[in-house]
Amino acid sequence: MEKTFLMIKPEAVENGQQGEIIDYLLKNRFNILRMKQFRFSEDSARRFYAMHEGKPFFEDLVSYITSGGVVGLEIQKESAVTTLRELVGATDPADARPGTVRYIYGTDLRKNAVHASDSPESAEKELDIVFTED
Ligand code: 3AN
Repeated sequence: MEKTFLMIKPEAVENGQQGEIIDYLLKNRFNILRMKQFRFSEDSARRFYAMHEGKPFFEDLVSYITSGGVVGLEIQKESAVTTLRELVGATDPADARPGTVRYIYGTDLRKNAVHASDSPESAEKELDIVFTED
């Protein structure tokens, strides 16, 4: 069984949509291994999004992700990374397929409800940042 990382972003947490998104994961037969609600420090947000450093939207991304609480989940399923990416949908909610998390809960390219790791290696790195932070 493969592990991956899902993060519920600040606007979805502010809107009280954590429960619905977690329920969606459970209905799609993911097992939850670890879960926590927390707020990123600027330093860990920069490490978390290090692959986007230097891009025009990087500073905006860091200030957004540190703007409020997020929920991080370590979840498990066969082919968890690709299955979750399919269920999450396109980065821009405007392009996401109906039924996907970002179609249902996303607002725009920045406020796109959730983050899902793009590979097992990214998942390991992101889980490490989020769950060894306390
Ligand atoms: P995904 O989250 O679908 O893997 P990435 O890794 O390309 O997408 O982007 C990470 C985050 O950066 C996105 N969730 C989004 O919030 C933000 N982002 C990506 N591209 C842009 C952009 N062109 N303008 C503003 N924000 C962006």
